[in-house]
Amino acid sequence: MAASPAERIPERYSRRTVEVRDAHAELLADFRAGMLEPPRSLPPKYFYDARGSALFDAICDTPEYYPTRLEASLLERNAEAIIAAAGASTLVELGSGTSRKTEYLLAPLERAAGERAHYVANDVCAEILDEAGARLVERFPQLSIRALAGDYIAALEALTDDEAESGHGEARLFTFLGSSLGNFEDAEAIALLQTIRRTMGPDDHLLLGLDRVKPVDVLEAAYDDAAGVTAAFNLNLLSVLNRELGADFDERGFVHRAPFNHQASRIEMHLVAQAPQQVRVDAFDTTLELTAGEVIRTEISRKFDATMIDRLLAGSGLLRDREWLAGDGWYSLLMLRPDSEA
Ligand code: SAH
Ligand code: AVI
Repeated sequence: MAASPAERIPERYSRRTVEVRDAHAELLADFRAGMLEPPRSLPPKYFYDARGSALFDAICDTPEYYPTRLEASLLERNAEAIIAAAGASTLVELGSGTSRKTEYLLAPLERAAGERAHYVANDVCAEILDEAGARLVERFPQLSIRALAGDYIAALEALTDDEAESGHGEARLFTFLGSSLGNFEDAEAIALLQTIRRTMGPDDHLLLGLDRVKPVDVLEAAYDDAAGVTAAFNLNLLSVLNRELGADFDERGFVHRAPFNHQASRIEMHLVAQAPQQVRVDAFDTTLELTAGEVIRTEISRKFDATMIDRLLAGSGLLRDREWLAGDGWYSLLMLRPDSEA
């Protein structure tokens, strides 16, 4: 049997699972809360099995999905200054995915810190962590990498525990890129920022990428690309549910839609039942009855304006050191630090 990427690179890469509660129990609770009755919805973290992660990576390469390219251009131009300002030897990333854009930061981090350069990568998808880890140890010969497979909150808790064991070390740069914070409602987003804030030491920084509001045709095309990659990503959720819950969702019975909700300033990803459907779910010993046209909301992706960003920061205990904007104000990269008064 071929060795997995993680087995081939034991020295500078390690991965462990972190959880607040068992991942399957969490899916059961989220499905119970959101899927048994209409209006139906699920949190977006269940998209990311190995296939979902590969599909997200393919979305980033579609001509319509501008956020990755805009954020990459901001990182490429400002990475040196960001690492110098952070004065950090450790980079902690939430929802790291392939870590492709992170490479812009890891290069100056390694140049500045040499063998002290350390990358803590967190993602719910263990496969994508191992794949990225294998690539990064090859590319960065002095970097050590610790992967935390699990939810953002579990990773932040694990970091707090590790910190308590080892005492406060050098300054760290936390990153939360790709506008992943936009996948949370306001109250949840503020709570997550507060948890990050509590995990940070006084000299740590947070680099936060946020997508901005822009013309609706650009937004809707980004979430419904012509090649159908985003549609496949959305529909893949049904195969995750079939596998994990013993369900029998039929992908052919649903279509992908991604309308912009102006009032809430967010794209909503929907799976819309094309006809009445009966869906067996063994894990709940039940059959869901979906009507024709019924929507399962699978994701929100908020598009921020200046007021929304100010409100987020005001509630989070974080202060803005700097903000870089891409193009016509289409994407924001914010350098934040803990408010010592908060
Ligand atoms: N940061 C990368 C990837 C963004 S895609 C970029 O900017 O391109 C979102 C990533 O976060 C995926 O890799 C997904 O597996 C991970 N993810 C989604 N929800 C998560 C959660 N609740 N906790 C930890 N990781 C999560
Ligand atoms: C990860 N997250 C920020 C992406 C987004 O844009 O909301 C996920 C995505 N969904 C569809 N396309 C991309």
